Amino acid sequence: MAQLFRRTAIGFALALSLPMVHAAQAADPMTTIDTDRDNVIDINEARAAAAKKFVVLDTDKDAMLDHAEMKGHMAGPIFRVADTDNDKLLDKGEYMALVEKRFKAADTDNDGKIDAQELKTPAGKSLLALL
Ligand SMILES: [Ca+2]
Ligand SMILES: [Ca+2]
Ligand SMILES: [Ca+2]
Repeated sequence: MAQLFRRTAIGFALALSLPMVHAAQAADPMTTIDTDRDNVIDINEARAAAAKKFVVLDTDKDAMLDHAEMKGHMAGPIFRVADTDNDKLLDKGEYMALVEKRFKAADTDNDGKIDAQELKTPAGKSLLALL
């Protein structure tokens, strides 16, 4: 009897956890970035999400992202390429320029929107890292 209960309990737990995993995947990142809910990310949504992320990353609130703030978020060589004026800081303009570059790279069918499939590609993932 205890055995039966245990099996039932495990089955119940599995049945519960599966839909929760799906819900968690659906909740991010598309739904948080795709504010007009058309299931694609356009450049305006990407810009809005990137602007928010910029504020979150800028922990000392000097409107610049330095190497310490970007640690774990961006590799050094990418930082140096993005830092077009070479002052060892990413200002918002430089950050947004990188977002637009990655947006274009991720938009493989060139329709100006990033769909769920495009978001799953390596280019899509590197875009997502900035949003
Ligand atoms: Ca900063
Ligand atoms: Ca800079
Ligand atoms: Ca596209």
